[in-house]
Amino acid sequence: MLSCQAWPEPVVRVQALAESGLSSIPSRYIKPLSQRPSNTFSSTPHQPSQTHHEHLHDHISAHQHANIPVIDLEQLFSKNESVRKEGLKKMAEACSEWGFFHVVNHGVSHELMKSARELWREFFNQPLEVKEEYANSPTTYEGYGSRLGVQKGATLDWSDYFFLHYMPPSVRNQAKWPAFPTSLRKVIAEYGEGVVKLGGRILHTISVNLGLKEDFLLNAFGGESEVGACLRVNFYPKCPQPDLTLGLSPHSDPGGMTILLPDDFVSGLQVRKGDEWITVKPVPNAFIINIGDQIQVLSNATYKSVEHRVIVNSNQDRVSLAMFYNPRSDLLIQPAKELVTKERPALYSPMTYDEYRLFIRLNGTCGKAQVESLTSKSSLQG
Ligand SMILES: O=C(O)CCC(=O)C(=O)O
Repeated sequence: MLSCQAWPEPVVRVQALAESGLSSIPSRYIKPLSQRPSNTFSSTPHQPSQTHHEHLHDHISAHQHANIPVIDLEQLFSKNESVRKEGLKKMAEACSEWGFFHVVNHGVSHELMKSARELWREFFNQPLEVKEEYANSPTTYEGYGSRLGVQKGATLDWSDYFFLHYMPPSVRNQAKWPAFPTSLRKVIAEYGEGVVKLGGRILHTISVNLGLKEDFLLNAFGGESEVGACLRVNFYPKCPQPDLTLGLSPHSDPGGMTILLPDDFVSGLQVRKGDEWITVKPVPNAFIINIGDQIQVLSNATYKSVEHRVIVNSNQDRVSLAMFYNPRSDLLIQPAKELVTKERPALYSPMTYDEYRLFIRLNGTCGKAQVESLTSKSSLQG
């Protein structure tokens, strides 16, 4: 097995760089022209009769109101069948058209969401030496980190993070979680419990929408007490040249599904829709859910994971909490038999999540390269 024991070069904390007051960013963070945020509109051709200004204007007006769908979880579990069916239909459309949706009436206390976000903000605002006590390595990634992947000389993203294992309970080690602010450990545990429970409810509805037994996906992930869950708290510092870099490069999430608590004030998440990047507008007290690569595999690509990225800005830091809800890492994940037919054979071979995520741990985020490398060439175009 490949191992990744250490970072290939000294780790630089992006927040410390940003706070040093520099006016231009180091070349390590400068993305190639084609990947910069300002390149958003370049992929759709001009109509021959249009001026550049008209072309840009058309794009802006076509998408300025676009946002990912909002799903009401209460509707999905309503006792009224027609209400429930309508909700399920909306969610099925969201999963296949966007791979992303907001969820409201989700059952997690708004106060808890707020205090989790604020306590993590306080963690990042502590002196550097306090945070360095939790410095991570690429073996498990657990702790305080500033890069994904171990490729020497790679172009880096403009963000720091804290990564911790939450589920199954056997991998949970509170001693590795921040001791300050003092209530943070307690809040992580409470927040984790609420969000993991929400994940189970969402898996239930996705299974129903796929025509599977309602507990199919939860069982495929190892069952309620054995699913995997890890929390990555992202901190995106202000950036003096936001047009040259990204807070997170384009990627799909390797796991099952992600339950994201975005910053309440600062937007930054962009979701890929065809050739464009749509900036997600915050919805108060909502979580953002997205389909990961493992649901793509289990659903035999009925639902696909969708690329997303994060842009930064020069005025405000941004915090987000991503709970990755994953299959237990040693279970084989493969397309559900019910979704494999003669016309649509299995698109993926069985693989454990442990094997799958090693690719990301070594190479960092690479768009949808990993999941696409698993499909037979002829079957999954478009
Ligand atoms: O910060 C965000 O809004 C998105 C975070 C994300 O995509 C991730 O942590 O994988």
